[in-house]
Amino acid sequence: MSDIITMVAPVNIAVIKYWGKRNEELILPLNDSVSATLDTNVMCAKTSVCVSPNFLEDEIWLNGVKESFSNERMQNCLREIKVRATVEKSVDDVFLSWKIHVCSENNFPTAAGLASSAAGYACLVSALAKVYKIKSDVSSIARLGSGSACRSVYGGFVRWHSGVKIDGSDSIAVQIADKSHWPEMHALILVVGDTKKKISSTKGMRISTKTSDLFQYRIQNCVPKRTEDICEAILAKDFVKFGEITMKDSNQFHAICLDSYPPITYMNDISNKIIELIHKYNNFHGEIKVAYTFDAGPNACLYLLQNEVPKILPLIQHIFPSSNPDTFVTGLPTHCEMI
Ligand code: 2P0
Repeated sequence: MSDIITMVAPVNIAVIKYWGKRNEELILPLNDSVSATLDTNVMCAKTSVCVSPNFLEDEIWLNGVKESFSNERMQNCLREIKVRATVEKSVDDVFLSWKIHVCSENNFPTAAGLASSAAGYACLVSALAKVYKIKSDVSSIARLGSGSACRSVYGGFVRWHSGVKIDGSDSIAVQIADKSHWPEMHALILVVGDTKKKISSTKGMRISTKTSDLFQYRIQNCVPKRTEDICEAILAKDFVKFGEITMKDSNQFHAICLDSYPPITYMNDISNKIIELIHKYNNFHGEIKVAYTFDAGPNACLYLLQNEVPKILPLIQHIFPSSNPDTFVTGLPTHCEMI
């Protein structure tokens, strides 16, 4: 039996959103995306992996519930890890033939637009890579589990290049800046709802790609410049520019969801109230101090500098006095690490 390898992997929250695929099977995106990786102390996936000649089949437990390992995406990840291990000759053939047991859990709501699949697949693939002693970049393998997972393989600020090659070999995540680059940057997660989303990201993307006119406009005319600009803003630590692009891209992503047919709604009234509050707050201060972004769910991620956290947090708790939304603050850092 192998050692039991346990890894934790972080959530990443995109500031330039990935929405739409050029190849569904290989999970190749139509546009580049950019994200920040959050601190694993607050939100993470934890996965333990073990292989043994005594195991009769590949098995997986997700949040304590046994799930099928026949899931195509998991199979693709495991197959590619074994291909890579064969190419790198990192383990012998007998080891490769042993079955695997996986145990994975998240410490935050699953499938409520909080990037749980990103952390989950990044963690699974990183743990498998450790077990099979793979040395090369595994972001392209994490991508086969869930597109956004490739960004969670790295810490700090990360860009996922859509790539142009048909086989997807250039569709990889690259770190723009590591966690030490902009230590003042913080994320505040406002949990508005923790129920499973009605339309999965995979399905939502499919509908938008086929039906939204705005979608084509975004891909061609907006994302390329925004991506370059936000990378520059990150490197220059220009929060005002970073915040403006982040909010505009979130708004455009949700506009595309509404422009899809039938329309897709991920945000709710509380999400919209949060947007209103942040604009009022920024207007009051005469410049952008806080930026919001929403993924495929109602929960908000606020990006802000550390000195702003004690100012906005009481305001949020005052305006939303119940536990809705729940809030938690996280610094940026970390990438997959072994525990
Ligand atoms: C993102 N989202 O960039 C965007 C913003 C949701 C909204 O990546 O089909 O779960 O597994 O590749 O990775 C969610 O998409 O979708 C996502 P698949 P995934 O974070």
